[in-house]
Amino acid sequence: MENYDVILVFPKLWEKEFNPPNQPPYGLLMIGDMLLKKGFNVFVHDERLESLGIKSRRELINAVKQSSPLFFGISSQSGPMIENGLIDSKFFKQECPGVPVVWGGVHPTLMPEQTIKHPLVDAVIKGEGELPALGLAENLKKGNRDFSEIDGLYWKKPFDKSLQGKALEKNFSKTMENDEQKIIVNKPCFGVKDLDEIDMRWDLVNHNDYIRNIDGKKWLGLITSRGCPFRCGFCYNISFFGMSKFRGWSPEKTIEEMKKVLEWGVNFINLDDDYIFGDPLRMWKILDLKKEAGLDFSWKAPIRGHLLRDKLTKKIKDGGCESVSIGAESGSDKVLNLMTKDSGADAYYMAAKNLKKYNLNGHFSWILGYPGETLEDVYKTLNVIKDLEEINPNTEHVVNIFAPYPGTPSYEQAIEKGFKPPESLEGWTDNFRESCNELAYINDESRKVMETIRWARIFCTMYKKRRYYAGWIKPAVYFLGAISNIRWNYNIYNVPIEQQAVSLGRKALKRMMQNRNRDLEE
Ligand code: B12
Ligand code: SF4
Repeated sequence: MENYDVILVFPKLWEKEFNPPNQPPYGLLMIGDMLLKKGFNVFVHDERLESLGIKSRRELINAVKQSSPLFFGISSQSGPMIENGLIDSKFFKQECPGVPVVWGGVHPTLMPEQTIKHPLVDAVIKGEGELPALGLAENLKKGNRDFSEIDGLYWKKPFDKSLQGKALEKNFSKTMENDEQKIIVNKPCFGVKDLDEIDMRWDLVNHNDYIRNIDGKKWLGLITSRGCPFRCGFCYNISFFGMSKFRGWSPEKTIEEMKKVLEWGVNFINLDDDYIFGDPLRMWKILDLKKEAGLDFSWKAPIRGHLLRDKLTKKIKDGGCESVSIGAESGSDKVLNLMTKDSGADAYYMAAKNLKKYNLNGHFSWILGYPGETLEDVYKTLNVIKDLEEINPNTEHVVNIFAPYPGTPSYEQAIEKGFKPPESLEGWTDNFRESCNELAYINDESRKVMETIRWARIFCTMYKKRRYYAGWIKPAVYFLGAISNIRWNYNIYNVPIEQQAVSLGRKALKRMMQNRNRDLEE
């Protein structure tokens, strides 16, 4: 029986996962590396695999029951991970009272005060987790529960003026388990300087759980860098890493980590970095080293449109790139300026042409509903999409509705315009990103148009890419896809048939599930 010092959990991202992930919980594998190197025994549980039947809850329960952990760690983005993480926190508190439950990840970093206020959370790590997690483990191992020397930490403690940290002014006692606790905010932590010191510890999970067969290739995700030098207003980067922070594994280390995954038969790497081209020279060198080492795999990665000039497009094609995703966001330069995107829509035309020239797939994603955007801007975006499809019919376009993620500059703009953010940690669970119902500044007419466009694009893509649907939904998708295509060609966005059909379908599915559960209970 193994005794784990630290138990880290990656909660489910949705109510139910439908597809096996090809991304491991990268953050936990990297924190795990730091802890393992210092002699701590670590258990990582990826809850996404539970609902797919790949892993069982029992494994986590056994690990908890057989260990005397120093702390439990929960990772979370904004969204349903929060609710699932709270369920885990409750379980840990019941099983091991007195063992700190520590939250980290994008959401706790962007909303640390609200997160630490939750009674099921004892500490929050703001920002990169390796050093604070190690600090916690080392302190707790020594039996020291004064965490004031651990940079990057928000924590609860009986108030003690001699502590170095700064007590928040507000009185949080109503939300605390114990009225005598206060919240201490330690100095910030700027993360491990040289990322080469951190390995991706695949041995903490079963790598086979993340390898997927797609189009005859063996896919796996990898992340080689952190941060981005740009400053898009809707992105978490500025708040998470501070302005213009980009750093990655050295090209040599990147190649070594790539070799590791190729040994498992992987021949397609999904580069999940925020922006692997954040240092274009580094990426160029990686591609040179890949060629020198004779590594034979294809890959995909996000790239900004303006970088897709002839020379670089050729370089990535020669370097095995199969497709790129471009966060194009808007066809209106006015909106791109509001987003501080630092490039204009003309770059997308160049990108579409060069992608066609070098036979690369391009996935463009667009945002509707940004604060300050008008219907005129929305139609500009649609026109640009149509132009790009004409230049390069192989480009794919996904239209999303703007979601004001906490801690981003556009979140503040949305609040100024009437968006009401959730008032509690749980409030961020709801999948508010799916629609513009929450965006108070959008009027009814625009809302209808935007939602209709969004669904029309989804069905146009499903219709075009027939592999996305099968079985009993085929006729429905075919029918709705045909409507969407007409809509798209003739700009008719005032009768939201697709959206209504989806909502009816969802209701029917929910009723079916309820009936099935009732039958099972009886
Ligand atoms: C891979 C990925 C996904 C994967 C799944 C997540 C995963 N990790 O497997 C998929 C594709 C499913 C996905 C989906 C979505 N994603 Co996503 N995704 C990412 C991506 C590219 C990488 C995440 C990652 O692993 N990073 C690398 C590791 C090293 O960083 P990390 O996880 O933050 O961990 C570090 C710290 O946060 C901390 N830490 C993390 N956990 C813990 C736990 C403890 C205990 C401690 C101590 C510390 C700690 O320490 C780690 C090491 O330093 C990020 C962008 C990015 N580069 O981070 C976006 C990102 C997380 N995604 C984002 C979004 C918006 C989405 C979607 C909404 C997209 C969509 N429109 O559908 C969905 C939402 C899913 C959901 N229901 O919640 C946003 C999140 C914004 C927010 N406020 O949460 C990000 C930041 C992208 C962005 N630029 O805005 N995503
Ligand atoms: S380029 Fe991408 S990663 Fe960089 S700030 Fe903009 S959205 Fe974020």
